[in-house]
Amino acid sequence: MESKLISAVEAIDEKKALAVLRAELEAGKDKRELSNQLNFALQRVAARYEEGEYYIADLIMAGELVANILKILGIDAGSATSMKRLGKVVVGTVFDDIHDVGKNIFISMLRAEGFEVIDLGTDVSTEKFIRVIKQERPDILGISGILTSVVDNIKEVIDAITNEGLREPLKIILGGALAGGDYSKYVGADAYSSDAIEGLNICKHWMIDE
Ligand code: B12
Repeated sequence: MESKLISAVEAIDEKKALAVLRAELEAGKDKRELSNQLNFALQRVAARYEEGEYYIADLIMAGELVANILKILGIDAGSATSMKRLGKVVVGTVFDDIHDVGKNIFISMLRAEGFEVIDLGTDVSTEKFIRVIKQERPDILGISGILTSVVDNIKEVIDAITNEGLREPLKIILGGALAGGDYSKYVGADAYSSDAIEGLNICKHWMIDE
């Protein structure tokens, strides 16, 4: 996939990225298509980091740039959906995992679409998940896990939620670069996505259609 927006975000060129974005929006380009391109650009930024070309600061800057663009896309999408409160979502990266670039993108997208989001940060313990779910009674819990080694940690969190009697009517969505969809059944979640946009659509479907 190639586009001016992808190139500008990949180069972490904010000025250019915002100019391209403005032009694309004026030309009537679909908001979803643009968000899709952002995802793709971020994967490229991550690849450059792995190749030693970018530093962690670059990743963070790219994450912030994408969050800014998403905010603009949210505003431009119009008032109705962004003003209406769609539902409450608690999101955190599970314990032993400190990756948060992807989680933060998912959160920005949720907020831009009108969800209320409580961000628990990274390395979140089972106890903290339970405490906040009891306090906040969210509609949806989003758990991020990037390392393949944290699958059983996620299972521990969801088992504890079930044992505390908090599993229903809570919807649980997992995300991150974990081993694929199959494990979502194993840990007892309702859905899994390795793509923040798809994850957002699943959450919207739960709140609007069910
Ligand atoms: C940046 C990075 C780091 C940074 C993290 C900084 C930060 N603040 O996040 C630092 C340097 C700290 C780091 C540390 C480590 N890392 Co690291 N890291 C990466 C790297 C290069 C990029 C990750 C990233 O940000 N990707 C970009 C985002 C946009 O993608 P994403 O996270 O997948 O998120 C998307 C989706 O998954 C989804 N999403 C994410 N969360 C959620 C949640 C929900 C609910 C939903 C619906 C969707 C969703 O939305 C996003 C957009 O679509 C990856 C390699 C790579 N190319 O991905 C390795 C990688 C993830 N790291 C890896 C490893 C091994 C480690 C370390 C163990 C290294 C070490 N030996 O110390 C430590 C672990 C520390 C820990 N305890 O967590 C491995 C994991 C291997 C594995 N299979 O488990 C990878 C794959 C590198 C590799 N090829 O080996 N890392």
